[in-house]
Amino acid sequence: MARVAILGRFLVIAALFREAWSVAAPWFCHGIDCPTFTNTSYDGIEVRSYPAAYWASTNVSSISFDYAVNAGFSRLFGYISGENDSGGAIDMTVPVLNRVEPGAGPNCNSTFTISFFAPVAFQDVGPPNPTSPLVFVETIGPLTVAVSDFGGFASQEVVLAEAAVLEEKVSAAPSIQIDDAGYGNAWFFAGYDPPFRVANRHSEVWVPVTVTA
Ligand SMILES: *[C@@H]1O[C@H](CO)[C@@H](O)[C@H](O)[C@H]1NC(C)=O
Ligand SMILES: *[C@@H]1O[C@H](CO)[C@@H](O)[C@H](O)[C@H]1NC(C)=O
Ligand SMILES: *[C@@H]1O[C@H](CO)[C@@H](O)[C@H](O)[C@H]1NC(C)=O
Ligand SMILES: CC(=O)N[C@H]1CO[C@H](CO)[C@@H](O)[C@@H]1O
Repeated sequence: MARVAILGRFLVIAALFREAWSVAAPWFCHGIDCPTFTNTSYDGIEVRSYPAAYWASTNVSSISFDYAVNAGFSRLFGYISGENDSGGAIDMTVPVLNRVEPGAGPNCNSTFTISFFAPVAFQDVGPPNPTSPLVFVETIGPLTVAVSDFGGFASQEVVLAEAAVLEEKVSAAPSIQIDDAGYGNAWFFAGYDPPFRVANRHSEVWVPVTVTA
């Protein structure tokens, strides 16, 4: 009985939190479902904490960031457009996340894990199962990341440069440290815009960190 009451209260709190988030979600989500986070600033660097959430993901091994984004996106777009075991629609969300596990050397393939955030309606029960063996559902988080954002079109050159600068900044910051426990030396790119959006584009690079101060 008590357990049911506690669960009930938890569900109400979760629902209220989601309600509050849908009002307070950042502008760059443009009213589309996106993951919740809390954030603070350490040594001038934004640090976000993401609670565990469901994502649909696919791995691409390649030397090219651009190739991986395109290959991954088209698999995941296939998943939300019909290659799933549900009868209903799976809405598009933001961001499209790209976890980059750098290859062992300059001419070695990197592993890119491209992910779509599962719509909020599926965050309790998990999203529909993919029918493609290349697509899988996973939980990402709890995850604490240092974040750097930038505008314009996110070419491979810009993204790699932004990630390198953020890693340098984090390395020099006394209050935070790169956290290689969860994802090794991987970093993330988060893209929030379709290609046809010309103004107010917003992209981010994330580096997993622990806060030491
Ligand atoms: C927290 O995130 C919001 C949305 O991106 C941003 O406007 C705000 O500046 C961030 N706060 C800190 C301390 O980085
Ligand atoms: C996807 O890649 C990650 C990172 O290399 C790896 O840990 C995971 O096992 C891979 N998953 C699948 C289904 O291939
Ligand atoms: C390296 O990436 C290319 C695509 O860019 C792919 O065709 C090839 O199979 C990958 N090699 C390995 C060893 O995964
Ligand atoms: C096989 C199947 O039921 N696929 C569903 C997957 O998602 C689309 C739209 O998001 C649905 O319309 C399909 O019915």
